[in-house]
Amino acid sequence: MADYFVGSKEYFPGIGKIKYEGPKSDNPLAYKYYDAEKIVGGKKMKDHLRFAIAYWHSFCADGADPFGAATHPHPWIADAKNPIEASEHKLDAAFEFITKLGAEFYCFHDRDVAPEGANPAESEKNLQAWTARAKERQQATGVKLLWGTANLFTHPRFMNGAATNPEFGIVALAAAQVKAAIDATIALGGQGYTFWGGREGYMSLLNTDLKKEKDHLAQFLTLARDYARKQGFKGVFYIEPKPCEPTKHQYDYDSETVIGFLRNYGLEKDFRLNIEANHAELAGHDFAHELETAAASGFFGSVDANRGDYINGWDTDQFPSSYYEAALAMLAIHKAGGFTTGGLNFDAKIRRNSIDPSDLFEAHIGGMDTFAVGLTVAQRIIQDGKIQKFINDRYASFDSGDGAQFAKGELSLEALAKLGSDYGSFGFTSGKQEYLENVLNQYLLDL
Ligand code: XLS
Ligand code: CA
Ligand code: CA
Repeated sequence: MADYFVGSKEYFPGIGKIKYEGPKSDNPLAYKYYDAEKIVGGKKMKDHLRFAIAYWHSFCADGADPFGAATHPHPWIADAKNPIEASEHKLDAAFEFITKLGAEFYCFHDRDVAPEGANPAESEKNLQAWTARAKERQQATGVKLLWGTANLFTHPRFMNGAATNPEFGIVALAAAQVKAAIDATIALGGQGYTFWGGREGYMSLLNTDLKKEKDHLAQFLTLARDYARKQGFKGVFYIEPKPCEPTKHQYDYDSETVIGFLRNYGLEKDFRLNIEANHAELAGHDFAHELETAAASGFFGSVDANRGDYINGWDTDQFPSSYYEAALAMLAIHKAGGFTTGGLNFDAKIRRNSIDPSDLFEAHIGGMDTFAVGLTVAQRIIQDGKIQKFINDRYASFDSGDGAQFAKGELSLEALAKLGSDYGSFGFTSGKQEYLENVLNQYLLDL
């Protein structure tokens, strides 16, 4: 296998394979902490972290925002004669970038990779042509597909939703897209298939039948699940929670909401959660809260690794840079049993004014180093066991005697109340939050 892939043209000339050089290196194009083959907690770093590159941000987003035009004129689009050629060049640029970085996975939406045609059949043909080329690239490089998805939010036809659209015809058009995207995902050996319901929600209850829309969403997901399974898909379906944006209120608000929805509609066996850090913040939660909530009910699946900005409350999709948050996230992921089909997908974009070709590399290098530090710190917390012991001791009264009987469901409310009356007074124990925060900081600084 070549060190890295170059197609008909090298799109990132002057940048070679990114290597691990260690924390003392001042080379901006080297890993300081991410050492792919290093064994941490009995497993290679790369197998713990399973990094994926998001096609849409890295190779499609052009820096445009609601107030200004594009600032990233991608050469792989600029040098193409038509949209099909642009799709081919983009694929070359993507595989060059991914292999230079040494990431193992990528994720895509159907419309990131192949242009929409004049009708669903033509769109499907474009996607199939891209899929055949992508398959060759995967075989040549060993890069794998973490998950695929369909873009059911950009086209004006989805302004009132996709699976939850009040017009049946649009629901059917969405199905044509999802069916083709599932086929592409299966053909590429995708380990997952994601549903992010950006427009599955509402702007006003005055024009919305909320119950009907939720029923339709569940019906749509059921059909997609059944189709994919019939085609032999063995991977996991993910729902990606987000509370709002672009809708005022999204049905997949947060982890707990989605878990309830999946159980309500009998989808709990096939669907897991893809948790995005920025979406957790928008829902008013910590990233780690969303991860632990999913894990507690057995719904942890995959992660969109990014961050928002604490001050402005938008979905800014910035690259992760906080060691502190990454450590808490990796601890939560460890508690969830680690990744199986999922991974850390950088659903993050460089800033509008980050216009050097090296910025895309530096952004990902920083994100990967951040999670390598997070993993290292989480391992230290786990091995040392001090924090877990504190938690265990805190709940020790449920390990034996009456407390254990209660936890096992062996006490009636009368029996419990009797115990309460007999107990009389209790000791008060400190939660010791400040002490525990100090312990965490010690692990963080001891790099
Ligand atoms: C948007 C979402 C989206 C999903 C995939 O906010 O993060 O990019 O990850 O459709
Ligand atoms: Ca996302
Ligand atoms: Ca986002």
